[in-house]
Amino acid sequence: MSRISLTRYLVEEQRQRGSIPADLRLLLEVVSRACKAIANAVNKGALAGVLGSAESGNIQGEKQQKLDLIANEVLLDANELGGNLAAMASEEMDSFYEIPHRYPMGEYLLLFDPLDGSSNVDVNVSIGTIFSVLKKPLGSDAVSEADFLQSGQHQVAAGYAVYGPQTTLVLTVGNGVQCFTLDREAGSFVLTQKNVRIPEDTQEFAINMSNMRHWDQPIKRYINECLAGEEGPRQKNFNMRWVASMVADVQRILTRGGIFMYPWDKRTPDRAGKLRLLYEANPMSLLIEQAGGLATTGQERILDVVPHALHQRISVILGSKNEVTRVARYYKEKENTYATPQI
Ligand code: AHM
Ligand code: MG
Repeated sequence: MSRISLTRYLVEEQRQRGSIPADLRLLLEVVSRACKAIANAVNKGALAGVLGSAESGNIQGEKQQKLDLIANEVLLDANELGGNLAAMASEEMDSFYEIPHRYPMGEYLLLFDPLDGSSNVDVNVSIGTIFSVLKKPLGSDAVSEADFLQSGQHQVAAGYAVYGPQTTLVLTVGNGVQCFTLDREAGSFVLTQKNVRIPEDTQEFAINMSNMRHWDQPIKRYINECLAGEEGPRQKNFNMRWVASMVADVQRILTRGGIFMYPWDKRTPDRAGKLRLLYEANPMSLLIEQAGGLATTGQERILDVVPHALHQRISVILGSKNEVTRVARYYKEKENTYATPQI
């Protein structure tokens, strides 16, 4: 059987299964080309002078890396002239970017975290690009922030690229999750894993343990039970992994199961979490659910959350079904529930 490239996969999705229209196929092709360009920049690293921090910070007060800005520009440049988009929004930009009038305007909205895990850039640990595609609601021609504020269940496609030992692109257009690996010599993404499924049980968790003293009771309970191992209530030992790049942690969970948590914590009690709903939590939650896993804030399904701001943050707990269900149960069982902060 000949190799299936991303292009061929998308053409078949469009023509044989009718699961995506032609303009969405073209849009995803362009996004994948941008990811290849970002992979090249990441790969060159110090040789191209792209490591280190930029002078700027983003709207969320986080220091930007040079590669954050490069990846953001690559995605904007590649996608603005294709004619398939009405606007783009990025974790690294204060407000959304409307397609300039000199280019044709399409009906989709593209949202992205151009370089997730960028604190890992200089230490040569896997990083990635996360993206989400929405349809612009019908109505006026002009784009407004409100157009982006759709719950994650409305995403028509979502995915991420990981720039690691291999460059992989993981994609869903709503009928399962496919994993492609970049063949650098051929210059194309090749389908290497079809219909990825996450094991329902796991003995591996991912959380930044240094925040333990700040967590809420259900998370403390869950992790303490994992740490108690065979002698504890779970009667089995658990392993821990934390890459500090969500793309890499999610890749591991899609490959062998696990649970990933970046919950609300008391360090910044008025903030719902660290991760961004529109650029990180929603696309990852769609992928996880499409692969048979679950994604929750602890109190509600992430894909049901109706956003109220572009850069909104959220508590994230996702991965193997039975473990995520257990954490959600611990939240329910907690005596004094609190209202989830909304920013
Ligand atoms: P970023 O988008 O600014 O890189 O931040 C998101 C990243 C995630 O990839 C990762 O899971 C998390 O931040 C790590 O945070 P911490 O350093 O607090 O463990
Ligand atoms: Mg990120």
